[in-house]
Formats: sequence, C-alpha cells, structure tokens
Amino acid sequence: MTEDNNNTNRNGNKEHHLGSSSSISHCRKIRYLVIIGIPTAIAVIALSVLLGAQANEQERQQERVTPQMVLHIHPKLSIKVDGTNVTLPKDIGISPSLWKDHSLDEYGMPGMAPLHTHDDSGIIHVESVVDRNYTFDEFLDIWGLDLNDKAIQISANGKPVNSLDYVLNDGDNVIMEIKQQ
Ligand SMILES: [Cu+2]
Repeated sequence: MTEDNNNTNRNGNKEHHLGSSSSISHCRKIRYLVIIGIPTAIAVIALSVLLGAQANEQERQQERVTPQMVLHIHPKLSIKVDGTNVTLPKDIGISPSLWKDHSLDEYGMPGMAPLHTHDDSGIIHVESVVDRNYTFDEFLDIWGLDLNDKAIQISANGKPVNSLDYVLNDGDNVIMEIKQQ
C-alpha cells in the first residue's frame, strides 16, 4: 500500500513533469516570437525610418521649389493725374507689360515681383522671401511708370514725402499726385 502510495506520488511527480512540458510549449512560443516577431519588428521600424526620411526629403525639395514668404505687408496707393483719381492697374509686377524692372525678382514669390498688385483696389502687396525695406521708387521701377517731364507730389498718411526712397509700411496710405506738363 505504501509502495502504491509512493507510485501515486511518482505519478504525481509525472504530472508535475507534464506541467513542465507545457512550459516547453511556452519556450516554443518565445522561439516563434524571436524568429518571426523580431525580424518583423525590425522590418517595420526600418520601413518607417525610410518613409520618414523620404517625407523629409520631399519637404526639403518643396522648400527649395517654393521659398518661404517672410514679409507680407499691404500699403495703399492712390493716384491723381491733374486732380483726377486714376485707378492703379491690377497685376503690376505680375503681367509682363506691367513688370519692367526685374532686378528684385529673386526676392519675390514665384511668378511675381516682390512688389505687385492683385486687383485695382490700390493695395500694393509686398510679398518677399527676404526681410528688407522696400521703397516707393522700387515699386514705380517694377511698374515701369514713366514720370519724366512730370511734376509729382507724394504724401504718406497725410504727411508730405520728399523722396521717392520712401520706405513702404504696412497700412500706409500713399497718395501720388501727377501734374502733366
Ligand atoms: Cu498680399
């Protein structure tokens, strides 16, 4: 009886061994994870790093193609010829016939001089890829307006302006009076 009990104990031990055979299948799971899981994880990480690098390269190329605008202000210009209001044309610095001086083109957004008009509201758009001063004279040069033999009077925000080198500011109200001679 005692022997039988011992056998049962041994059986019990065997059952215990069975328990450790389930830990062998646990080992297989780990080995499976190592063989399949780790290479998959490495591949996923490598792919996302590669895609990330590609996205960065695309961003960099886009920046090269479309430079960033760092200055964007809107002075307003009103023109009077012999006392009569004259509309400032649209597309100055955009349309070839209204874009005569190209010396500042490198500072403008693609297809536009840094000083231009989009409509006939009198608003001058200063849109520049560099932060610099732009003068009223530079706008007139881009436009190609011929002021030879004409007397001009300029005021900005109600104050007389004595030089065409007047630096344009955001929200300026510039009035140019032209007298034909
Ligand atoms: Cu603008």
